[in-house]
Amino acid sequence: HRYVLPEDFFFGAAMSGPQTEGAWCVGGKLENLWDTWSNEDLGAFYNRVGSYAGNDFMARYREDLALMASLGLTTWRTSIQWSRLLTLDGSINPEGAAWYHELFRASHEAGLECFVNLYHFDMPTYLFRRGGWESREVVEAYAHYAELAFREFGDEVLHWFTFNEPTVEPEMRYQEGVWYPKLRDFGRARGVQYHISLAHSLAVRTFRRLQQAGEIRSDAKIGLINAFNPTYTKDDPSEADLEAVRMVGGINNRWWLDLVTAGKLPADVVKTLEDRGVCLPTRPGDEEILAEGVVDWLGCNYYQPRRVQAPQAATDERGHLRLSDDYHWPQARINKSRGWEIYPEGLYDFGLYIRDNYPGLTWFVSENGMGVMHEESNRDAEGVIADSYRIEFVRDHLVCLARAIEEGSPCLGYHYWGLIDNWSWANAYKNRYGFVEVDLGASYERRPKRSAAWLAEVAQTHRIV
Ligand code: BGP
Repeated sequence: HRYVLPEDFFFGAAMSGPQTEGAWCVGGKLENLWDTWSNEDLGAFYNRVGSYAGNDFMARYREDLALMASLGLTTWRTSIQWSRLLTLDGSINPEGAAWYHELFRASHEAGLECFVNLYHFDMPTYLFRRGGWESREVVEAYAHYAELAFREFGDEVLHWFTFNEPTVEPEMRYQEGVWYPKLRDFGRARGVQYHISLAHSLAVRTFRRLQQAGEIRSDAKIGLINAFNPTYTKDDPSEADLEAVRMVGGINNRWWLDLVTAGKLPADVVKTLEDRGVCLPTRPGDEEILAEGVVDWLGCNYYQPRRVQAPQAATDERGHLRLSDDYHWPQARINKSRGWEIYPEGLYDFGLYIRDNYPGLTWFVSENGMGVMHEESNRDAEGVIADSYRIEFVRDHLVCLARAIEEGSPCLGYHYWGLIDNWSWANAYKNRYGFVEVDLGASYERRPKRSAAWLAEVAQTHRIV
């Protein structure tokens, strides 16, 4: 069976402002938490590479856009950095705005549609100092930022997104103690998740009003991007294992799916949290705000599934609620560089899950990719990185996606994460995702890897070769 993707299916690439732009403190850009963490503790980053330079995109965007177009891609995503677009007093920073106008114009000229996301884990530090996502003031500040962005770029941008992976920041920053400031508090993380839900909904409300008033293109759409992790347990599960699936899948997946399709949070998840002592920071009037959070379509980032089982104990060593333990599936294939499971079938399962449980909701794969360490040792005789594993990874995922589409899942496109190697959070430049290499030793020069020609063929023919 040869798989072919629909003719109007789009192929593109995903990236984010904080991971690519660089120029971290020029042009009126304020510090965000990545810059602050880099300044305070560079040792926290792989090879001590901080957030400062991204992948030099602000200097090389024309080259990168031309590269994307030459591969046959038609769309791409980046994010506006809140810390670049606004000043300390919450007004537009003219230099920041000029850069994004220039970027969107160049994208248009290159024949590429730019998907614009408003927030990619990049809390401005001065707002973090005022409470970050734990503060209503910051929720309001985000709504204000979104409004200014819509007004500024409303006649240029066709595809808007409010957030990227809104469960990941609460988890990494507030729950698992991984990202600065490394907090470990399950309840605080859920409060943050709740406030982000409000911020999302306020932005969607403003989007609709401005669109009605003619200040945003009438054909523009708004969506949310989440990391949807199909959640599995053992083959022969106990009631308690299934309960772990309900709550873990409930917090990561259903929370956002219900919000963006029905304008409310899953009642069973909220109730279980309350029963177990985790109360969300609700206020009267919030339900009306959440009701406005319904979007036009959805971005789904997919890297790996979650495999869970009932937790050994109901609370962890700090007395916090524990919903699950990881379940180590004996057949799992692991990408050893990243430690993540490779399970393309998860994308098929997710596609059918959307089809069956959220009818009418269209979606696209907004990130999928494979990060590999020490790729520079995989060079062929001509010195080009020979990354057949990346071809295999993407092919396997596209085949599963094509099957889901054939069976009626309304998936409209695919964005690969990190077309061009970029800086990533604490991993910095350890795991490389690109179809195109970035040579840090040669001032960020770009060099296509072997996989780039393969991607171009698939993007142009829609045949999965
Ligand atoms: C997603 C993020 C991206 C990107 C990707 C790869 O969660 O949206 O920003 O970084 O994961 O993850 P990592 O870079 O940590 O390997």
